[in-house]
Amino acid sequence: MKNFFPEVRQVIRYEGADSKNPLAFKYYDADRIVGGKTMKEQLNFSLAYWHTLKGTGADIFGAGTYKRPWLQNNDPMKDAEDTVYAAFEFISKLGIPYYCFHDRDIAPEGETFAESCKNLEKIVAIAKKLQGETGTRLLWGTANLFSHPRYTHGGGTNPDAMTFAWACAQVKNAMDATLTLGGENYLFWGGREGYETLLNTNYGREQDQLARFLHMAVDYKKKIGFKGLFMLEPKPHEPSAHQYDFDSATVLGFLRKYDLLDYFRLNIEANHATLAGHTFEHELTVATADGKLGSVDANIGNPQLGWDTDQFPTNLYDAIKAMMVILKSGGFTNGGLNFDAKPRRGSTDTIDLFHAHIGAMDTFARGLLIADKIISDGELDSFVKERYSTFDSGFGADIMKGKSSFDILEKIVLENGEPDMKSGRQEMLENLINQYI
Ligand code: XUL
Ligand code: CO
Repeated sequence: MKNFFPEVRQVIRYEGADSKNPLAFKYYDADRIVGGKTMKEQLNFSLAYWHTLKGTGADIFGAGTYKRPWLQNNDPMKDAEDTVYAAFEFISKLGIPYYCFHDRDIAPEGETFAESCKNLEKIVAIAKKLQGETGTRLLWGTANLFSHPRYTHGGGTNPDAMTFAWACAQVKNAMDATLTLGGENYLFWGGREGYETLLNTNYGREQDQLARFLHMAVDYKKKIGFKGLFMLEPKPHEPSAHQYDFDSATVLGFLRKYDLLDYFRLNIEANHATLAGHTFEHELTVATADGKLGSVDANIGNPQLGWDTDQFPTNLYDAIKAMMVILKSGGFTNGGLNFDAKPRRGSTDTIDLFHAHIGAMDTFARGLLIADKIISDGELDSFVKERYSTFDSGFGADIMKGKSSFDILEKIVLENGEPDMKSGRQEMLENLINQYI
């Protein structure tokens, strides 16, 4: 068998914070128990097939800069076979438990739809064998409904019924592949489900279509007995100027309106949160407030650039705050932390893939350790609890029990006058977080 990463001869190990070995974990100690589970189970790390294996380093101003040894056959199916072996070699050497893919990442589109399906089946069979040999699992599968020109005006929201049919047929096969591979989840990211101009767009019809598309997916899920979860991944724009799945709140409202809420959770991507003008922990919090956090695409953007730069997450503050939300919601059930991230264009070597993943895994491992300590010490939580305590008894409790009214509250105001001014102590709390680092 080919060896695509000869520079890494053994599995990456935990060596502790004092290690000077760049190819070792400083914080990610897979079997260490944190918050009642192993680090491996709390974090459920996952590799993103499209970036890690298929990324070329190309950007809108220039061609690819990486020369991946598994993409050199001048034959898309041979490349696909080499790539699946390279993926599992990488996964095994890194000790990462999960991976995610789009149908077209793992197998190329054929001349006809039938040929595309055959290509997919062939690679899925190899992936299944390699999953068995390595113990790797599929976090989620999805269909790429955005790269091929036929989806220029959308998949499920396309104004043309034939293109809509193609989107459904493609998702059907991607769901079959996910079922075959025992996927924990199936994902819908609305790649081109959005619009460029309202001059040619019927917004209401496209919303109704998207709901029909998702309802048919639910029907098919039931038909084939797929037990994994369905997820939607919010993003505000890019590639469309206006993406329908703008942010967590928008998606939850859409799901409620169309009676889809019971069937879906959210996959929150950090860089999408920042593009929507939110923080990562805001989007996670909105999802968990509805009990709808499914999984996470862990990456960061670049504040100077303002587009979806999909960088590996190295920001410890973000990781701590995200892990606090995730742990407080009870941790992942079917989800995990998927590195939807790519090395920079100038990070040209295959070894850079190891550095990138090791750094990201260590960032979240450290974030987990710190978040767990902050939560178990309880200082922050007790501050927040105290802040709302006037709603825990007296007329405050009556309000929330539905036992109050504007008349009653007006009487209370007339009798008691101005409320007390109470500091939110933001700086004190920020200092508290810093003390844990
Ligand atoms: C695009 C993005 C996708 C989804 C899967 O911004 O995040 O890769 O995660 O389709
Ligand atoms: Co993503």
